Amino acid sequence: HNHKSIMIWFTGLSGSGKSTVANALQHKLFEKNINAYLLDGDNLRYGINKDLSFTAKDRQENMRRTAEIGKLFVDAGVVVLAALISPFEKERLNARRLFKPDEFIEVYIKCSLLECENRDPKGLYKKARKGEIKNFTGIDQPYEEPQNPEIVIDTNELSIDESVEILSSYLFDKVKL
Ligand code: GGZ
Repeated sequence: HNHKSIMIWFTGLSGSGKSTVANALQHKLFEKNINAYLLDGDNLRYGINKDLSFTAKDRQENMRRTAEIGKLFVDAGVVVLAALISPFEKERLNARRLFKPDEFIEVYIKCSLLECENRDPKGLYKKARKGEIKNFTGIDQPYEEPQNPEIVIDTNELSIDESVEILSSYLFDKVKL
């Protein structure tokens, strides 16, 4: 293959735009003939991770498995995009440690809780506020902001197109993907 294989790890609140930005980036990579594969937390929970709940312990396991699966894909020469809330700094660092230093790009999709709650695309925040969903990130479970992400994308301010443009410039100019 004629491109690097790396893990691009998206983290951020529910509704911040992780999946949307990761999806759009994946298409942009396809256009450049880059073999990219998206591991979406929400989707993995229908299959390999269907035994996992949203307790802190199960989220840790969710992150661990996703990182290990991503590692296999990177070994196979793929550019992996992982889009999980991944709320805990410790497990994000553990994920990072599986990869070579230049193989792991942490992308913080930053968006205020207020804005995510206003978007509420699936009505989950509303349910969490009413107590119908427990352990909801940002409501009754913490989201630990990344301390040293490679890149921060502020979706309060940026459109999806702008976000993807900034990310792909970073990947092509800095990472030399
Ligand atoms: C957070 C939840 C919850 C709770 C269901 N807390 O925005 P979505 O809806 O489409 O994606 C979210 C997804 C979170 O799964 P992850 O695997 O990404 O989370 S983690 O990395 O923390 O393990 C959300 C939905 O599942 N969802 N219940 N309680 N998000």
